[in-house]
Amino acid sequence: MPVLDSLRLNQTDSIVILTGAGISQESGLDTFRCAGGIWSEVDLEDVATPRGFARNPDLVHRFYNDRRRGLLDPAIQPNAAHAALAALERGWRGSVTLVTQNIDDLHERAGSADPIHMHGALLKAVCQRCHAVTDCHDDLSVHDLCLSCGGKGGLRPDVVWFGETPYHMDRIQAALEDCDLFLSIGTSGHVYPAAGFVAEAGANGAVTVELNLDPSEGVSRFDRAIQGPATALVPALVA
Ligand code: BV8
Repeated sequence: MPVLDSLRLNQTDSIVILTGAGISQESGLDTFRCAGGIWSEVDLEDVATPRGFARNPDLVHRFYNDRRRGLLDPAIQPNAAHAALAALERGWRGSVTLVTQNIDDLHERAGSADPIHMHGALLKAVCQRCHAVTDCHDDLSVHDLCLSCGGKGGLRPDVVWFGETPYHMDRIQAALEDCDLFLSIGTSGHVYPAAGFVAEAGANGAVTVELNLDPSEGVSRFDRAIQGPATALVPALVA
């Protein structure tokens, strides 16, 4: 029985979905905090904070250049979980708001219409001076300058680092306020404000469900938690 049926939702109910690195793991992208994850290889202070970028921009550019090249490897493709969410968006009569902490583009490539990238996007760069955002599929360096402001500003990855304000928070808060189902997929529930969304949705009366390989740090705040790989659980959700 698909999980959605068992939740006795109406087809016009509103759904908010939050995804994390776990939904892209079976596509071949590393997670952050699983064994051997990204943060076990490099100190987030050095590569995912404004201080780290100010201290050593070349190191930070190398970190994101490596991940960008990895994401652009043809072997990296959306998986059945990304596809199932895109199908849910197309088939559901109510609103579906997909919020992702991920900076990969696998939701878009699977067909999701408008994923909200609250932590930014690996395939975008932003000007440190005029904040113009451009596509970025090549390596970035301190020598890359912004064309929009006549080369006066340097480019950085369009990624939200620790201590920076996540993108699209107004849209996210509005969606959390009137959602009937909050679905969290493939996140450890470690990073805020994303980790606090389940409490906000629950306080607004939503049913909250976690689909994750292991119980997250916030598992006790969910009405239901189902463990397993995303490519098994998510398609079953919407079958
Ligand atoms: C903010 C960059 C204010 C992009 C990331 C002191 C000073 C300043 C801030 C703070 C502070 N103390 C706390 C904070 C808040 C801080 C924070 O949360 N820190 C943590 C360390 C405690 N947050 C911030 O600074 C944020 N900004 O608070 O501004 C504000 C707040 C509200 C409104 C306005 C202003 C900014 C946070 C963004 C930081 N940037 N990364 C990049 O390089 O990618 S966060 C980083 O962690 C990634 O972006 C990632 O998206 C995110 C969350 O990780 P997960 O996606 O959950 O991945 P993880 O590996 O942890 O877990 C994977 C899960 O998947 C596991 O549970 C695993 O079991 C599961 N899994 C694995 N395989 C599968 C699977 N599940 C299913 N199937 C599988 N196959």
